Formats: sequence, structure tokens, C-alpha cells
Amino acid sequence: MSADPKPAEAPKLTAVEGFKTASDYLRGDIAKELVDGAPGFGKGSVQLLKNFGTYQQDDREQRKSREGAKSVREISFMIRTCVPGGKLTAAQLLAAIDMGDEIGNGTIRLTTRQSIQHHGVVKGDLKAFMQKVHTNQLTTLAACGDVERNIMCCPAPIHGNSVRDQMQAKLDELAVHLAPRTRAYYEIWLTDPETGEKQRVAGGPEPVEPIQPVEPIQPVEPTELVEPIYGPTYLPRKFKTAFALPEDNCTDVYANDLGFIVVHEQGKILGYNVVAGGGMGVTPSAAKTFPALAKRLGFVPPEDVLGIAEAIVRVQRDYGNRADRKTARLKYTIHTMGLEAFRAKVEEYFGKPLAPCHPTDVHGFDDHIGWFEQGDGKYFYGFNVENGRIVDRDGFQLKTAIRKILRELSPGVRITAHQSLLFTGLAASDRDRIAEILHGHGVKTSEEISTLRRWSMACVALPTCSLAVAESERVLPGLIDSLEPVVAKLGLSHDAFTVRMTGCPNACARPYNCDIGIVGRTLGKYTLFLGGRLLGDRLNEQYKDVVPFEDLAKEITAVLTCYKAERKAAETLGDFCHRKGIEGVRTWANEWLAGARGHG
Ligand code: SRM
Ligand code: SF4
Repeated sequence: MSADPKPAEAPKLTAVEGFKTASDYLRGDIAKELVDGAPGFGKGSVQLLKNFGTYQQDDREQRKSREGAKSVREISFMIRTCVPGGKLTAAQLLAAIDMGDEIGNGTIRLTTRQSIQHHGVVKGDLKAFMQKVHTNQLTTLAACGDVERNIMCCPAPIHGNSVRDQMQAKLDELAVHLAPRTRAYYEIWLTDPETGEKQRVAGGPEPVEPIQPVEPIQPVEPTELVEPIYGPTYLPRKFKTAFALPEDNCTDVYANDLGFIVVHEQGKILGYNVVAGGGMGVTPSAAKTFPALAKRLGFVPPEDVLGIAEAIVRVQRDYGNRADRKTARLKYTIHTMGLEAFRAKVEEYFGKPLAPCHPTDVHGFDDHIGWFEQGDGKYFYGFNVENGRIVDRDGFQLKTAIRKILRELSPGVRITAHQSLLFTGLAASDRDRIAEILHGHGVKTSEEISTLRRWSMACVALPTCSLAVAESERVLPGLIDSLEPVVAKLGLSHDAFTVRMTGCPNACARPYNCDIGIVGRTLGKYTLFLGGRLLGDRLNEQYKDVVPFEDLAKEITAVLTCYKAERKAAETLGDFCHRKGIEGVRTWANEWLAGARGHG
């Protein structure tokens, strides 16, 4: 007797999907747990909180120091504030720095996606913190979580070139369009329990009309009307978008789930090449995970940017893998469906066919560091902030110096995708004053730091990041210190190549498409990657694994020596490694290290 074929079982959804489904548009038990007197939140709330830009963490070193005694985690929170396109006012950055002093751990962190992170906020201060962010006309809504994150865009205020202005304006439209609509944010964070009075969520970085109270919140049925784009369970995973110019891919557009590359002629934007399915994160224990560059999908005119973005988000919403968070990003949806089937589905949701991509592609990259004319009679100054950390230390009063610049010169502010700052709208005479303020506080100007340091970038990692397996931000500056004399001796001081370090393979500093990627493998050991490039349009390849931190300088020196010896004129480091082949570089470098080439 043959058994009836069993109907295919629907795959079991992840726990996070369960929390979202039961949450009533991200509310869950957050409001209740916020005032329950416990130092942290329960499992469900911890996941939901991410959609409001906050992560429950603890300082892992504090944890360690308690070993031997009863190990207690001192819970605190990381809070990320969205800054679409990195655009801020001086007052907003000043307020963010003050909040770090008053409620956080005394520092703030500019991120690799042009936003701001605070650490060390305790639960009892969370609501006050969110309200201060709101008063500062910014929001933490969707800074993290299974939604569209902070959208990136070249931040340079070059007004003579109206293409940049048009692109930046398009970003503002898209950021509003893809923002979650749930009122949970107002209710949980912006409602005064005494009066029940609510405030509206700040819209963005422009300086500000007075905050208007919103109409009273009405109970809403949990239908798609609440979240017309996301629906009640939002996306299967985080979703990231960036805009770039062909001549300036400073946002690393190919590392994003969704990218728009401007196609322009004579100061006019003809449209955008749409690229989809980029992402860096890898889980080493899961062979099915991989870093990917976004694939070229099609071309849209400017008026279709919102529509195509929404269509792609909806396809990911409906076809992304909700049964396995490791393979839930858009890159896996495209991999599983196949690019052609994915494009067809996007066209179906978009309601019309996509035109083929325009031949335009990225061909330049500018970190905007230095002194530049804006095209409106004013200037901007790109100021390198090492690894985005704004802090005061003995003999290095960076936070105080930045405060002084902001207060005295009141510049516009932009955060770059390289964790640095642009001070904008300056007068020619401000240049000397900025240098004077920086020097007076023990801080070098951008012109005084090496090209090597300028193009380096590290993720946060220890002690706050729960996923870190190795150091990053705290050790990269030292590694750069050791490499600077080597680079100078080899005559490579003016060569720009990206060195990016992360404390784990999740790749928050985008190490998989740069020239030299250094990825934490285990405490004190790293995997080295070579062969990507500044332009961000090529993945690198694993060069050496499990390299002790102490050996990194030596290993990189060997690679740079090989590059110096055999490169073609004007060939970049990444292009050289790619042409010679990783095996070829490895053999050469190993011989050099062994002394077989004379000076190992
Ligand atoms: Fe990231 C998770 C920090 C940009 C890929 N990232 C985290 C968490 C929240 C750790 C966690 O889940 O517990 C880190 C917070 C640590 C801390 O203590 O602050 C963290 N990511 C950062 C930041 C602050 C790094 C920095 O030094 O600037 C960046 C904040 C960006 C922002 O403002 O929104 C940051 N993260 C990135 C990027 C780069 C980018 O987006 O251009 C990536 C690679 C691109 C990508 O998304 O694939 C990235 N972060 C990840 C991943 C891996 C995702 C994946 O698909 O596998 C995780 C882990 C996860 O999501 O499960 C992660
Ligand atoms: Fe943490 Fe890893 Fe991201 Fe670094 S790359 S911040 S260690 S998750």
C-alpha cells in the first residue's frame, strides 16, 4: 500500500520572523519592558529594538574582568542615528557629541554608512536619548533592523555640478519613501506618559521648523495599509541602498543591496543604472554564504527611481528567505532565483519592462579629503577622522577641536562613507583657522596624514560588538604606524590603496572589495585578502589565512615590495595583484620573506 505523498511542508520561519509577526508593527513588549526595572530587554524586544536603531550590548572587557567572580554582564545599548546622505548641520553634530558625553560613553562614532553611533547608553536613559535625537531633528527609526537602512550618497557639496545636487535630492525623496510608517516609534519613544502628548518623527537633516504635535494616534488595523511597502513582517533581512556617480563611487555602490549609478550628460541626469544584490557579510561556518557585488539590472529615468526601488524591496519582501537569516539578504534571493528570473519578477512588480543598463559604469573614486571649492564661492574641507572615532585622549583632543570648529565657524557638516567629515560652506580664510584649531588640540590636518592612513578604515569590533572575534578599530592605527615608514621607503607614499580591517567576517568596513582586506579570524589572527580595488567594483581573494597580528606588517610589506618591483606604470596595488594572480604574489612574497630575494 503506497502512502499518500505528503504535502511539501512550509519551511519553519526564523524566531525573528515570529517576533515581527507577533509584534503589531514592531511594538511587541518594548514599552512594557522599558519600565520593568530590569537592566535589559527580553529576546523578542532585543530583536525588535534593532528597527529603532538600538542594539542591546555589553562591554565585553568588563565581562572578562569579572571572570573568577560571578560573571555578570553590564547591559548597555548602542544607538545608531540615520543621517541620509550624511548631511547634518553644525548644531546637529554638536548635539550628537553632547549626547555622547551626557548619556553615552563620552565618544561618538561616524560609521561606514554615513551615520552616527553612540555606545554605553543604559536602559533607563534610552527614551530620553531617543527624544534628544528627535529634538535634534534626526531619527533612529530604521537605522538598523529588517528595513531599508541609512541610504548613502556622495556627500560632496559641489554645487556648480548640478548633477550632485539632483542626485542628493533624489536620495532625500527615496529615504522618505522607504521609511517605515509604523507609529510604534512615536508611541514608544516620543510619547510623554504623563500627558500622552506625541511628537512627529523628525524628517531629516534640514534645519528645522518647530516640531509640530501630530494628530492623536488612532488605533489602526494591522493591514498592509499601515506599512504599504513592507507589510506586517517587514523584510526578511536588512536592506541597504546607495547612490553613486560614475566618476565618484565614494559610497561603494556595488556593496549594496540596491544601487543607483547616475548616468549624466552636460549637467543633466538622464537616469540611473540600477544594480542589485551586493553585500559583504559572510558566515564562515556556513559555506552557502558569500560576499557579492551588486549585479547590473537595468536603467531607469529619474522619475522611476522610487518605483523601481519599491518594486525591488517588495520582491525581496515576498521572495527573500525567511527560514534562514544567514541566506536572507537580497544577494541570496537573486542567487536562488537567477538574475533573469529576478529581473522578470521585478518588472512584474514595477509594472513595466526595465530598459537595459546604459554602458556607463563607475570609473573614479574620491574621498573628498582636503580643501575644495564648492562652486558657489565657498569651500569645503574634507577632514579625515581615523576610523570615525570622535574622542578626546591625552594629547589628542579631537572631540574638543571639532566642537570648537562647529561653534566658531558654524559650517555645514557631511559624513562620508569612509567615516570622515566634510565641513562645508566655508570662507577661504577659514582654512588657516581650522588648521590652527586642530593643531592647538594635538590633531593633524588631513594634509599632514599619510595617504595610507587616509585610505584605511576599521570597524568598531571590541569591546562592544558582540560578533567580534578579533580587534579592529583599536589596532589598525598601530598597524598603519608600522607600515608608514615601509611605504615611504618603497616610494609608495602617494599611491592610494584601501586597507580595511574588520573584527569578523561580517565585513562592516567592506574589506572584500578593497586593495588589502584584513578580516578577523580569531583573537589576534586575521585573514588577508588582496586584489580588490579602490573603485569597489571587484572582489578580492583570500591571500593568507590565520595570520597573527604581529605578522601583518611583515606580510603586507612583502606584498608591497612585490608590487614595487613588478608593477606597470600607474598600475594600482589591487590591479597589480589581480593581474599577477594571488598565487603569483604569494610565491614572490614568500621567497622574499625567506630571504631568497635578498632582503627578507
Ligand atoms: Fe555592520 C552587524 C557595526 C556597516 C555588515 N554591524 C553589525 C553590528 C550591529 C553587530 C551586531 O549585530 O551585534 C555592529 C555594531 C558594533 C558596535 O558595537 O558598534 C555593526 N556595521 C557596523 C558599523 C558601525 C561599522 C563601522 O565601524 O562603521 C557600520 C554601521 C553602518 C550604518 O551606519 O548603518 C556597519 N555592516 C556594515 C557594512 C558596510 C556597509 O553597509 O556599507 C556591512 C557590509 C555590507 C553588508 O551589509 O553586507 C555590514 N554588520 C554587517 C553584518 C553582516 C550582514 C550579512 O548580510 O551577513 C552584520 C551581522 C548581521 O547582520 O547579522 C553586522
Ligand atoms: Fe562587529 Fe564584525 Fe561588524 Fe566588526 S565586522 S563591527 S566585528 S560585526
